[in-house]
Amino acid sequence: MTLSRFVFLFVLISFSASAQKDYKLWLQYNKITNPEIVSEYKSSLKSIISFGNSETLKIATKELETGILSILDQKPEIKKEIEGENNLIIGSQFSLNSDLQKALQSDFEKINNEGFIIKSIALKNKKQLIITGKNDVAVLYGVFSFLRLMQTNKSLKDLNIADSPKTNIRILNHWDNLDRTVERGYAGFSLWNWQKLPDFIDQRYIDYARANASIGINGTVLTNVNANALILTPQYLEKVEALANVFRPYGIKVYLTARFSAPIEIGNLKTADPKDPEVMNWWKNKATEIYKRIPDFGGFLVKANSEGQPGPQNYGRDHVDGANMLADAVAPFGGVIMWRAFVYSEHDANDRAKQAYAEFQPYDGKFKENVIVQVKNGAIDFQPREPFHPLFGAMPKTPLMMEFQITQEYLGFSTHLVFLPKLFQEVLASDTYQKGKGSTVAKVVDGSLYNNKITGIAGVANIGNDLNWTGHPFAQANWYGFGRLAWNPYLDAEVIADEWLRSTFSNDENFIKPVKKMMMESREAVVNYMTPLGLHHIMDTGHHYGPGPWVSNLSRPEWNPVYYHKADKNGIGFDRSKTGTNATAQYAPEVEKLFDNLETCPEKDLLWFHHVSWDYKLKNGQTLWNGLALKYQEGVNQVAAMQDVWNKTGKYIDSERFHEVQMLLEIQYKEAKWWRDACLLYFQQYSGKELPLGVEKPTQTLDYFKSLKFPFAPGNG
Ligand code: BDP
Repeated sequence: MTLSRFVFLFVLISFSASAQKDYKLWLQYNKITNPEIVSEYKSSLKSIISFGNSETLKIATKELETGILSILDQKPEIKKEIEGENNLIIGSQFSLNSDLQKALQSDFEKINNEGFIIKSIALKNKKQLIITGKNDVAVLYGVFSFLRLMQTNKSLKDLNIADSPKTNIRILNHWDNLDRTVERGYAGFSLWNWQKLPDFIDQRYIDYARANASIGINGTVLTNVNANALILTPQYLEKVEALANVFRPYGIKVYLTARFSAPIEIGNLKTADPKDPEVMNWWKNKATEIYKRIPDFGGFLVKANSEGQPGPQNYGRDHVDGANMLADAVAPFGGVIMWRAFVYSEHDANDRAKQAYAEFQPYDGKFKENVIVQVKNGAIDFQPREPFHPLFGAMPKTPLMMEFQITQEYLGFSTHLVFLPKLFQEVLASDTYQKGKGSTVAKVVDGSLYNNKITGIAGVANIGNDLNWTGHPFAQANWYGFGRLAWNPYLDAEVIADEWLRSTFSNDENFIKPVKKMMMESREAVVNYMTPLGLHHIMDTGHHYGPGPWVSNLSRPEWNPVYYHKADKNGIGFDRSKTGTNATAQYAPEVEKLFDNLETCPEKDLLWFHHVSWDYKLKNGQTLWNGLALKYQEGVNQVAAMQDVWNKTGKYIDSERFHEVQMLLEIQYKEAKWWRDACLLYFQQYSGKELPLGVEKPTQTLDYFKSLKFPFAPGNG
């Protein structure tokens, strides 16, 4: 072999090994080096016995085999019968033998249908380890959870775990178009290759299902909320069916977005009026057709009468009429309708933040049983920070599901490192006070506050066909963390970061400690360099890439950043208190009081709720202007500190991911400075004040920043 050929092959092999690491997400199954753990695991994981032979159980068994072999370098023996001790036994409740069923009887009472048990037991005086649940998908969840214990190097001695998901619908919303572009997608094109489906099954579909199952996600909406009716034609349903068949053994149900005007567009009807018998019939027949192909089809997600999408209001009907009509169509098959509350209108002069509550709250109790209203975490739109949406807790007779955005539309696309579980946790832990102290958003979402029958959490996916799925290696943590929080909305973000880092990179404490800290601070850094102190929606227009606080020329007032910051000579911020739009009144009295009063309003939300003078004194004694400028600077400093942390991690991980993150952090640093300089120069026109000591002087003019244009920014249709 010539030298150049050798070098070429070497580069190729090492590239593919590294690229595989990126692709393998949090399922790396790295070999353990800690000798104590190795010897403990080796002695207790000699063989696997699986009861049952469904597709799902085969997947679970194979996953265990692969995981154990890779982590321990020891191939477990696959046995048919329980003999001897230290067997790892898997199987669902009723496929277990009667000894096991008896031994675990009280454990099964602790779990719900999707929950699992991982337990060390003595059977006829012999030690065994068992992973079980009420069905095979629950067993698969248990297997992944067990492998997580191994990947994070936890002891397997005396295990006694009973864990059940707290929500029913744990679902990704793909904003994927049929032409494979992804609205607000920053990780390449859509995974769904409609042209090659149904006959070509990309390995990616299987790997996608596996990754989701490993974190307990059990549903996926394949198509954009800005829907295309074609997905409901036989030509496409055949393709959807093929995907559903791939996902089923992994416990993942397929859902679609329903374009409200589909009866006209693909059904040749004259109207889509939800009270028209022909329209009702059309949807009933459509549902029957879909369920014939996909018996476990989940249902529809609907964006209606929002941002130009058609809906019941086009026919003088309301959201309840629309949702209930669709609910009737899918009810016989056990389907649900996820009806979005993301509505605001250019004809409504009301504060945009008030519109969804104003419209939906009066509908409480009017929706059919299989309707769940999907509410974004905040009242505007997936900002780096928003107070929780006032609808949470305010509709006691209606199940509400949470909609988070995993893709970083407003948080730096896939170029900025932001650990979103911090944001998600902040929202979930917020107290709505709607049923007294302790009425957290998490309790609304998991149904425990009002005893709802259906519950759910949706995440707008950040997944595309990039080699590493999510564009930024650390954006994988947001997919992972979303799944973990959908399973248990009370999980701590730091625990999630710890699990993810160990499963994705390394168990070395010298790596874990600083990088975990970096992740935990990353969200606040973004808030600081983009929208500190409650500022929001000042991103550049349309694509939302970079700062654009000056934008004021869009046709709809509430699409303009100036609408949100309201900077003038007197100060800055949106007065949503009693003296302003009174949006605070949409919260329970305790919360209303807190936000309404300038003295008690948390500073992190200050400019969300109040228009405050430039000289206003912040808690740290700084004037608002100085404090704002210092926050922008702090954000930039935080990114620099993240770079310092990351630069020292090279020796713990593979060079490809190390360099990728290094380059991305460099971009993030540049863009953090861009945000700081552009925003401060712009706001300075109104404050008329000098930058305080400690804030770096901008190196460009405001006109320069205003002149920047990004016609091909991704994700913008
Ligand atoms: C906004 C996005 C837009 C979505 C819309 C929605 O800019 O692309 O269609 O939300 O959630 O955040 O419907």
